[in-house]
Amino acid sequence: MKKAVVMLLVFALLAGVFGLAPIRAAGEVVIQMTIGSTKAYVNSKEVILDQPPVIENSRTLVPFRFIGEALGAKIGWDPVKKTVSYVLGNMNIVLTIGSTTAFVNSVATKLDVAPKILSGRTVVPVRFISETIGAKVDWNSSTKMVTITVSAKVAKAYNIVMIVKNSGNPFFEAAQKGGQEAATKFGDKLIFQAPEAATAEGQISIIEALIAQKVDGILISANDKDALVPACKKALGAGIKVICWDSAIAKEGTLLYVNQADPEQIGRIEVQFLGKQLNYEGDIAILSATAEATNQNIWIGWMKEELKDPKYAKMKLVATVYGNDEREKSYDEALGLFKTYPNLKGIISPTTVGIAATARALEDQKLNGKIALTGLGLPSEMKEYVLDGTCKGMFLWNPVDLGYLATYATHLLISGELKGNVGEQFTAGRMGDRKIVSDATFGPTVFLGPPFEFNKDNIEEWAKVY
Ligand code: RAM
Repeated sequence: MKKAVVMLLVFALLAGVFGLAPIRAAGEVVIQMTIGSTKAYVNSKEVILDQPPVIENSRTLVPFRFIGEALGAKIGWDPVKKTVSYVLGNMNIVLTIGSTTAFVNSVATKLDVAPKILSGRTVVPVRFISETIGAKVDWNSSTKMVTITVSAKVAKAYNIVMIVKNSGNPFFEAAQKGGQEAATKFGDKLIFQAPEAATAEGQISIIEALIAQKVDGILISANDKDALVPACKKALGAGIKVICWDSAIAKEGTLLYVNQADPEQIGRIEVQFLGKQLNYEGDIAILSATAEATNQNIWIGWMKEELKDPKYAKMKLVATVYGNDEREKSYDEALGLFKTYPNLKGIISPTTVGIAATARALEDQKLNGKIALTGLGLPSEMKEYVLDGTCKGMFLWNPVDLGYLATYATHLLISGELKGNVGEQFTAGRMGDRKIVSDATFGPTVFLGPPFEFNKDNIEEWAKVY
């Protein structure tokens, strides 16, 4: 036994010193090549290259066919367009001879060095191709050796499902756009699912079906903090990575919460904005999403905290009503408020569906100017109401970025690159470096960033974005 361990250590040492075939884990592929040498190794099997690897602009270029086959990709070559392509799982990489623009699943990406033809052989940047498919690249500057390690998992494209509160909400369509962008980057498949109405039951039956389908990951904007916990726990037990975003589930049912912004700040700024506009006087009401929506309920909790400040002594919250994130119900609830509270001076609607419906109701009833409106709105839906003064200002974050960040984190949890532990740091593609922090109710949490204020000065610009 001891002897075997010593022999293994000696072999490992020799392999390291003399560049012999490295020891690899089951399912792993290890590719080694040396600058200027035609001898390469794929899992310790010697392969003779028709063109040795070269260095250009500090990047190693290798024969395009060799690296594709070694990585297990399907290779394509178009002599007319002068392109080479690699297909692996859902990942499709296309490079053009002489061009520093490559396409990864149709998304343009910059290369440090362009593929080129050397003595009649096409060579391509090895690090770019390897890292794009998720392989690890090591460079030994003294031996001039490149080692690529492809883990057994790498070639797999994941099935990720984004579950939102309900269908027909442009906020979630914007988030889906960002989610798709992140999924495309990894070659994952993102499926978008929404119950007809914003209920926990609708989301539970979607989750049950996804457990049966054995998807890899679920990211959910929850219609209820607690009611979804058992279904999410069952999904976690089945090996599915479950995270929540936008509207959270209690920490027992999720690995991570991707939170848009500090809920205290979101709640307080809406009251502060309205208070200033009303000179801190008059009856006000809240028109929310559903009565169970986790996110809106937390924000409303902070609105009530803010209202405790003595400066709001003459401002009274007379009602909180729920439009269920449905356009018509929200509109009707707004009309109900106008009728029941004839002295109403202001409305806060912390939902993009609610605020747009309220703005429409105010204009239809010619109450704009008499009842002030703020809350959380999509610039694209609120542009006309902000420009004509029905809503002097409102807040939101970037839903495209939120969908991107949440989908990105889901991928990393599935691949195992992220564990979901408090204190862990990771790079979320174009969203940069993120850190997992702790939240008493929702557990490990990642924040998108602070909310923005939209008003007549910037609404047109942002309405084009989301
Ligand atoms: C609606 C939804 C969503 C919320 C936004 C502000 O679109 O209720 O969950 O984050 O408003």
